[in-house]
Amino acid sequence: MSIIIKKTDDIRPSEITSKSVYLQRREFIKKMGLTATALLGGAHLSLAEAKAYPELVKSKFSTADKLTSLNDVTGYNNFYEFGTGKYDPAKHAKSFNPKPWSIAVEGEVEKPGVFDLEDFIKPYALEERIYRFRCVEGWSMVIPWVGFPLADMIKRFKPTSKAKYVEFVTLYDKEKMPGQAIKVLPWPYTEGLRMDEAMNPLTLMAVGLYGDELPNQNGAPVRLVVPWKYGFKNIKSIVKIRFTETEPVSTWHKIGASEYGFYANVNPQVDHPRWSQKTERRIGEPFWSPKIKTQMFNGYAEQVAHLYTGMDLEKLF
Ligand SMILES: Nc1nc2c(c(=O)[nH]1)N[C@H]1C(S)=C(S)[C@@H](COP(=O)(O)O)O[C@H]1N2
Ligand SMILES: [Mo]
Repeated sequence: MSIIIKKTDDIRPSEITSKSVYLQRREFIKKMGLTATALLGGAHLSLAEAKAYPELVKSKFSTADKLTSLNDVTGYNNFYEFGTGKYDPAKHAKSFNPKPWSIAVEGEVEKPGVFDLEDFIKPYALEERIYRFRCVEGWSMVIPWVGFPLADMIKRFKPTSKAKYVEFVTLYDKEKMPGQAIKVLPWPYTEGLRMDEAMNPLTLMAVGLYGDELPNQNGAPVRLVVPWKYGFKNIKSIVKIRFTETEPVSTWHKIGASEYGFYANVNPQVDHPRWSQKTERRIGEPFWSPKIKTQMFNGYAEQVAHLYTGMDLEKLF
């Protein structure tokens, strides 16, 4: 097997991995007694291509749409814990340290507990899933997530027959998340899914993107990805998963029930009270390119439409 080493200058941002992984590699090279020159001079060892998750199963649920660049995925998004501007998370989440991390599982389950992230995700085979992502504000992206189906995790904790919903809670720590010093949202950020939505094979617990660990600004170390729903359902930096009998109240619903429904399914036929949801702008495409037509359930109708048969999606938006 031939492995190629690149100079630091040649490493594109898309290849830059988290600092800890980088340092581990440095350590490895040192242990091997190799100098950078020796490596560059012909030894064949890939620094650049070795990512945190080198061997991923490619999911059959992936879209063939063109990927949004790593730069855009990590440089433009919402994460109010680090500021309300779309360029804020990239700037202000830099020093956030998501390790160590633990997750509490509680409520209507037979096997509640508090788990280290490592133990929490160890049992699962990680996959790469390229999903379309649609923010309620009208922009969209295509992101190669790394994760595992939430359903696999739910089965392990054995919800009781009373468990009808799953609630998720983000870390609440003003020291680590400076945006929480300001009451723009009722902290901590919470979200929820109905049990059948949570169990749908498309619902992902993500621990990475672009083959690497989850960047801080995208919700390190673990977040939810529900590709047929608007962006705000995709809660980041999760510390608690609670199984409940009643519908959880999500953060955006709490501050604007008429604008942000519990379901928040992508639906071009139901406008947001203040703007249309019929079209979207793909981030990274030139500003003059025509907007794209938003698809029902963000294009995932085949997999999820059956979850909502008989429901009035204008009322239950
Ligand atoms: N904890 C938390 N999760 C959050 C948010 C937030 O402010 N806090 N913003 C949501 C919104 S509105 C969007 S559009 C997505 C954007 O992030 P992404 O591009 O990394 O998915 O995160 C969602 N999850
Ligand atoms: Mo959003």
